[in-house]
Amino acid sequence: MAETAQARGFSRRSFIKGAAALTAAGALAGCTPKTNDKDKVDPEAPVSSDELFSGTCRGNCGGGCFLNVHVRDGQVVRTSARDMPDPQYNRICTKGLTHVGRMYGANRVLYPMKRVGARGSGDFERISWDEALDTIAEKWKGYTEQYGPTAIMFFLGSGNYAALSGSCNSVGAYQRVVNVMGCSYCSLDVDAAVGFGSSRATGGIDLANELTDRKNAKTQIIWGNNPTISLMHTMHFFLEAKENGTRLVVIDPVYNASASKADWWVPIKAGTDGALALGVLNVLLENGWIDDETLRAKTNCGLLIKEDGTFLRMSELGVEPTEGDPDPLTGKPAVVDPPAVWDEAAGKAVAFSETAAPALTGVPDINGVKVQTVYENAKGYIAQYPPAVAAAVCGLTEDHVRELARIYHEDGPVTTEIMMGMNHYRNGHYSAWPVYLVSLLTGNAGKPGAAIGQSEEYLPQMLYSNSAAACSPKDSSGKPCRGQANLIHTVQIADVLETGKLLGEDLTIKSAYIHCSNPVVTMCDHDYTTGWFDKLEFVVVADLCMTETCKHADIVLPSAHWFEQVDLGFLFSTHPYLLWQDKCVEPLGESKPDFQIFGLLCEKMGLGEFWNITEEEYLETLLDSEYWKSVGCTVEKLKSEKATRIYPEGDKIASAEVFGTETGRISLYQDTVKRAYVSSKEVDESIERGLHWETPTFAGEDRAYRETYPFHLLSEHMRTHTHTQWWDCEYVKEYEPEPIVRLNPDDAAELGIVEGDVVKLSNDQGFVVMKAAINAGLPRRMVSSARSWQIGDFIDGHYASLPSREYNQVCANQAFNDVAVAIEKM
Ligand SMILES: Nc1nc2c(c(=O)[nH]1)N[C@H]1C(S)=C(S)[C@@H](COP(=O)(O)OP(=O)(O)OC[C@H]3O[C@@H](n4cnc5c(=O)[nH]c(N)nc54)[C@H](O)[C@@H]3O)O[C@H]1N2
Ligand SMILES: Nc1nc2c(c(=O)[nH]1)N[C@H]1C(S)=C(S)[C@@H](COP(=O)(O)OP(=O)(O)OC[C@H]3O[C@@H](n4cnc5c(=O)[nH]c(N)nc54)[C@H](O)[C@@H]3O)O[C@H]1N2
Ligand code: SF4
Ligand SMILES: [Mo]
Repeated sequence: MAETAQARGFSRRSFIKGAAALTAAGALAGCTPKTNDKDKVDPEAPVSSDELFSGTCRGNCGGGCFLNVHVRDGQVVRTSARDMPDPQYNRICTKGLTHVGRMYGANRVLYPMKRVGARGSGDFERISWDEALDTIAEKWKGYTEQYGPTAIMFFLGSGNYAALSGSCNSVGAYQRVVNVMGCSYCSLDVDAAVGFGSSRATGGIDLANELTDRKNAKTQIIWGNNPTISLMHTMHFFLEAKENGTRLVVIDPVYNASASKADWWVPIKAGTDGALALGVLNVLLENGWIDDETLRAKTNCGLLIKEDGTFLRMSELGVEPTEGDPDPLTGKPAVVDPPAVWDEAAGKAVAFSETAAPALTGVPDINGVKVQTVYENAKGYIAQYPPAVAAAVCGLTEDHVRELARIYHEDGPVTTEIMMGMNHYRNGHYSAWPVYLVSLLTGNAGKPGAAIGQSEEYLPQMLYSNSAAACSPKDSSGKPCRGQANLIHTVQIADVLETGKLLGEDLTIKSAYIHCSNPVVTMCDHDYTTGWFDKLEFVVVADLCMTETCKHADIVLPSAHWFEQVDLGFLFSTHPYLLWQDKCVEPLGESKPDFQIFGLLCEKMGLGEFWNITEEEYLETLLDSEYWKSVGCTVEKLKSEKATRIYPEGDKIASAEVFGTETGRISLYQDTVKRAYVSSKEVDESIERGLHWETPTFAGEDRAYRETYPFHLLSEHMRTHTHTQWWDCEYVKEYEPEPIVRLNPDDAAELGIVEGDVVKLSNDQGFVVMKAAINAGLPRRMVSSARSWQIGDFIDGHYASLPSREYNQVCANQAFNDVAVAIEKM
């Protein structure tokens, strides 16, 4: 790869000098330069003189690493890796080692501030906490009186996976404040397509095994993930298994650091994974490698589809529906009307659970109704992708398709790691369904070495915590809090602001509270995001540092850094531990832990009675469940041992016995189409019920759009940033000072571009100008750039202006990689 260190402004000496650069003032208007003595920030000082605290690094990189926080004279001087109870999980990265640069960086927000210039200008004035909170309360009380509490929208990002001050929706204290206030809630619509698509096959169950189980796989397949950058811990487990003889396959359009470690690299054309999986299913069926017994017993292949696309159900055969368990939301009992299958031996249709041998093909008309089995439907679709067709669509050879099928058939157990490679496209959920079927129908899930999915650990935190008590408090008279009012998807905000309606109901939004997020940079369509900010009357942003989003706020609140408060690493991580965060130092300047800010907001709003809880009480309540007790995760133990395992001892192996689908089996067809967001667009249900695949909307090579915008733009995640976090860390800037776009050398030659040239990327949506680097790992017509930079970092324009905010017709997912651009040298 031709990308050179110089092009990125890197030299070893300048990196080491970064420590001194930290002390350079360079403050933004409204921010105050660090107040600390630079001599105290000495990363070379001996460890023995430091006081050691327990810490956890917990941005949205998935790591959740365990840290020693070294404190001297009331200041954090360095961080280092801390030993996990299971040393296999001892890891840390450059970011975990450079927290000092983030904590004491010149960009840290130290005081509450109010905006005095135009939105986005960055002109702020320091105010007191009293003034900030009084202003917020006055505005919010006014909106509440006029429009109800739903006029205030809480917007949550992914900045901090901790239970008290972090971004743990549905289990963290953030959810408590949303429920107490009864306000509107907006989600970050990210990373949704694979979960949405795969749940059509699985009903949403977790099929990922613990990372320590990788060694039991005969083959590991990384299908759309770049763990050397984005899941560094996972990569260790992949490579350790490889050293033990496990074969590593990487399916990725780019020859990058992960692909370079593969035994077999499959250079798929971007956005075509679904076609590849359909081709593999074709080979599996053609060779009889998926046996009828599996199809009959483990899948819904025997179900009968009528001509209108819905299942034939027992009520249509004269069997009265029965009452099922009550719906957890409405409390109403569910109606159970089982789908029918054809029992060949009995020569009649029966409920699916009543026969072990439903017919897979050739079912006669039933009561004059013409039917087709799910098997016939799926097989018919898969037949459109014989290996030659799949290979042509995917830019591969027939041998690639056949070899992959052979591996799943006979080189198991296979572990398939899936992250965002196929996720950030508008066709992501169409791809995920057949990709999951390849693994499930070959028995490669639910046993040692056999698994599929993303290796993040979160289920016990989501499912078995006492979030009902922690997040939905009652007042002293037993009256419950209001509860979260609604869920708004990012793509709907402007619509709601314009029409005053959500789902046909009146909804006026006047204010937003942004927590743990930098949406002006991280959401698609920069103009759209700044546009909805502008339409809001009053925006409050709480953050550690002065982000681009803060600059669009009316009030900025200074959040304390992770190490300046007690907390608990919670929800997502790539290790199975809850980790204790000690309070290591006092919050810098006037910053406060968000948990305390939430309490102050509730109090000022006259809802203080619902926030009558200390940090420890909150955590004790959250962990007050049979599950947490059974695995020994208590606050007391966490305080003394700092790390507690979330599963019983031994590798956690997911179960693939009962699926979350209507039949409890693997599903190849659904008759009810769920739409994950509201849109005025008509949904074509016929393409959502069964297997379906199409090329990405903008990045697809066959799309007319590509004639004007010939380059597919891939947004990579950065090794040195976690999304936009660490962007202001001077150590990191010394190493990666500015955004760059990588081009294939032949494309660059054709465009007359050499390393370091300034280029413009543009499309219908917007443009950005930055420097070019040459990288032979990229295929022709695909360029790649990290999107974790803020407006002032680009030579001109904004990266976030390039991706469209349009969602697929049913899936609420930001398609960061479904982007095409034209490129010109400036
Ligand atoms: N250091 C760091 N780590 C992070 C993050 C970060 O910002 N910084 N962010 C975290 C978060 S929230 C996320 S969502 C993850 C994302 O982590 P990843 O899943 O690794 O996501 P990407 O980096 O978007 O892309 C993964 C791989 O997919 C490939 N790819 C692109 N298009 C396709 C395709 O169509 N098919 C296939 N098969 N492959 C394709 C890319 O070349 C890349 O190698 O990273 C997490 N980890
Ligand atoms: N073009 C493009 N855009 C993308 C992506 C892409 O691949 N391409 N990836 C997307 C993905 S996968 C994701 S998950 C999103 C992530 O989107 P975001 O969650 O918006 O991303 P972050 O940059 O991590 O923003 C987190 C903010 O929280 C702040 N923060 C950290 N800790 C705390 C705390 O304790 N309290 C408070 N109040 N604030 C805190 C940080 O300083 C930071 O400003 O980005 C998405 N954006
Ligand atoms: S940034 Fe992620 S991988 Fe790096 S130390 Fe922090 S949690 Fe670990
Ligand atoms: Mo993400």
